[in-house]
Amino acid sequence: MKIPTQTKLDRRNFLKLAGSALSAAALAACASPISALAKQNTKKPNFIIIFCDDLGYGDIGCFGSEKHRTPNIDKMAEQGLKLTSFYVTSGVCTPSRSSLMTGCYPRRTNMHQDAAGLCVLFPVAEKGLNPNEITLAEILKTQNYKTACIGKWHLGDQKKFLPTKQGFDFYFGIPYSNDMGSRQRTKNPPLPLLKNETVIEAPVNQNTLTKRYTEQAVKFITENKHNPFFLYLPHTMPHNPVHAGDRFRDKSANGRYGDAVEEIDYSTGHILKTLEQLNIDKNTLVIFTSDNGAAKRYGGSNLPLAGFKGSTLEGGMREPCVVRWPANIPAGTSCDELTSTIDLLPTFALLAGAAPPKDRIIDGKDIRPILFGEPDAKSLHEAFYYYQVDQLQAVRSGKWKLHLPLETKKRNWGKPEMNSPLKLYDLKADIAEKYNIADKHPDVVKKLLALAKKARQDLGDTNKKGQNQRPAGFVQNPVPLTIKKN
Ligand SMILES: [Ca+2]
Repeated sequence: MKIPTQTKLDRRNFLKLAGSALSAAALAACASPISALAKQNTKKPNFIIIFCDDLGYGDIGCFGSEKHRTPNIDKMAEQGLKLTSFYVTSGVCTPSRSSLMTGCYPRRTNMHQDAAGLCVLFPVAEKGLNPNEITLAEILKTQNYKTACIGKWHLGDQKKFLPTKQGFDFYFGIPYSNDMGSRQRTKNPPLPLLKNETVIEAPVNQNTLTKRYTEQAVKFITENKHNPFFLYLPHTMPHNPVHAGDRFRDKSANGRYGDAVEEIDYSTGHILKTLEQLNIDKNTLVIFTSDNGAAKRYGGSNLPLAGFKGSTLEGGMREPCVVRWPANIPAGTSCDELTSTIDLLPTFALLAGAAPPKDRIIDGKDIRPILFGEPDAKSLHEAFYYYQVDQLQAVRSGKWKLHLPLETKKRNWGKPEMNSPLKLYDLKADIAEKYNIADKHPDVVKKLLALAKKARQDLGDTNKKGQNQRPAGFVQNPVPLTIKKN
């Protein structure tokens, strides 16, 4: 295959270019002197992303939960790496998930709000993730990966936006949140369960969802044990209304929420055991994390962080994160460098021997040195930006986090907060954002305000467009996802 000397890949060309020639060119192009890369097993790794819905920072044992029994995830941490400053790009579902799929901030792809300006997509949405975006699944497909999305999608419920149109060979799950069925809002269709593009059950029996996702995941892994695969497993739980299967219901010390978390732990253990039995666990990178922090009600915990889901406090956007890959990640390690879901696309692309897209801005960074436990591996993010809906509210650089002064601080729901003052926190010393030390560090404040200005120009802020945003996808006459009667 001939590789263009000037690597300008539009989406169509990108998807056409597959195979080892591209891999070699891509790796040469990014030739960073990372010694651990030499150690990487030359075989393409499998990737599994277990992505909980609304699981909080303090909801699993290895991140401090004393309520929930999560022995499998804790063991996964003992055998791998804990990322303790791992961020999602939004405190709510849709924008957060758009970043995982594209490696970009939500405003970059215009997925920070729905067509009406609400914080997530709702059923029968005219908007969705633009099919012109290059998803992580599409990149991995150029390297002959088999791909599956099993769980909650929430990046568009119209046919052209479904996972099967965004790089996934197989889809099994619900298209949006589990509180968006007809039981919650009568105008909505009954909550559908899809297999590929067909509704197979509505309303779906939510008690069985985690179990059925796990069975589908195990089946997909088993069928693909001889070839590289990417399994994206965005659980529906423990998002409200919280459900758990028969074996887990009323068994935890924390009500239905704890039951759901313990079932997810069991599911994770079952998946890890399957990898071991198939003798592919050493070369499979498994990452366990969540799409945003725990909500204020329903029993979740973000401790020791402040704030909840839907907030730009740490509790809304910093997630528990465990990564296990015995072939390359040292066991029992932990790293507090700033990392994010946006980093997974470029990192996994490079690990698979592909190049991240070159024809567009990708906000994520290569975190291979951090994963490999390189001494002194550092975050490559000059800054991390905390947006709420369309508004830039905070900036982090190194250990410093600045909450911007805002006359009207937006919330995802409810009335805005008025006259929110400038606040500076040292997150290393003050993880709970309690002590505003802006007065003592005017130089730091100045630096962070300059970074905020840069983001406002690049990505935009409230009604002001950024210079480098890309359009979302739209359809004209969206239709509900319902069971088709013959
Ligand atoms: Ca969520």
